[in-house]
Amino acid sequence: MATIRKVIITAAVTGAIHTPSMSPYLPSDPDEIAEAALGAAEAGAAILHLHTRDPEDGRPSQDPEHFAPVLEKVKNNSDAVVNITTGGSPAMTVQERMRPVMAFKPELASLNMGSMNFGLYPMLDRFTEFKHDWERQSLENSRDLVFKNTFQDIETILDIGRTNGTKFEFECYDISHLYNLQHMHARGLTDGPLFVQSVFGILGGIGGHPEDLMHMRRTADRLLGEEYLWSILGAGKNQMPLATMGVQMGSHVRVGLEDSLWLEPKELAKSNAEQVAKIRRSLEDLSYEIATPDEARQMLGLKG
Ligand code: KMH
Ligand code: ZN
Repeated sequence: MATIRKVIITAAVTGAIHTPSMSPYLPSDPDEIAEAALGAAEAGAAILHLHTRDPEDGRPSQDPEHFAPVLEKVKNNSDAVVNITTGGSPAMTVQERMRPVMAFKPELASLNMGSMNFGLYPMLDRFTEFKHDWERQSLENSRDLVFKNTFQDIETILDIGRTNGTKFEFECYDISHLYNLQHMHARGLTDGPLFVQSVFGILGGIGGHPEDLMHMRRTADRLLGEEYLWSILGAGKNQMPLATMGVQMGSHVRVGLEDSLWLEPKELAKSNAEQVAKIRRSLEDLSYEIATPDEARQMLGLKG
């Protein structure tokens, strides 16, 4: 069968949603995060979406001092595209969340396209034992948490990107976020091609039903036309099913322990690389090719 097209795999290595007590495989200190990122790149991820944690207790951290050793090791040992979070943890201020992108001027960074509820507390039904108080507290606190991404916040981060040559992974958790992106683009605040990461299955955003995916796709097509590259992020159990469905509708894919701790239902992923290898196998079975980092740079128009 002829090759159809190249698919960009992003690995989101540790994030800020899951906590160390939920899985012994969640990378926590800088060395673990760097090793996990390099393993994911080796397995086929062209883009590494990076957060860091405080090595003391695994708490999410946007301190550039925690990013520096991760970035140094990743850049010295791989040519993968580094994508630094500006989402940090939904509980942090926007100023805190922007610190590493301002410090390191990466070629790619995440940008969350609207304010929303961000309900993590249902995880308290599944996870009951926590090593650190902050872990339970962060889930509890999400009952009364707004993940703040006002128009002003978005414009501030876009401005940093324009100054530093950083392009964005636009994280869209709902239909309204696509409208927000269209609005920014129409005002000339973003450059194409737009890399739209549509996020499914976060409580507070759109769900993980195939109809949700279809609706996001149709709306993005209508609003953004030829101007965008589409990628799929399914949270938790949605990860692999939505990625394989999306790719057949033209998307790129994101996996990684930030988004799901699982390889199969009831089987924890032992590494980010395992998830990358799994989606890669599925894609190659369907005769898709995996994009290299340089191919991803070219497709996304990154500075390199
Ligand atoms: N944890 C994801 C659902 C960010 O880093 O900007 C969202 C995320 C946010 O990746
Ligand atoms: Zn993230």
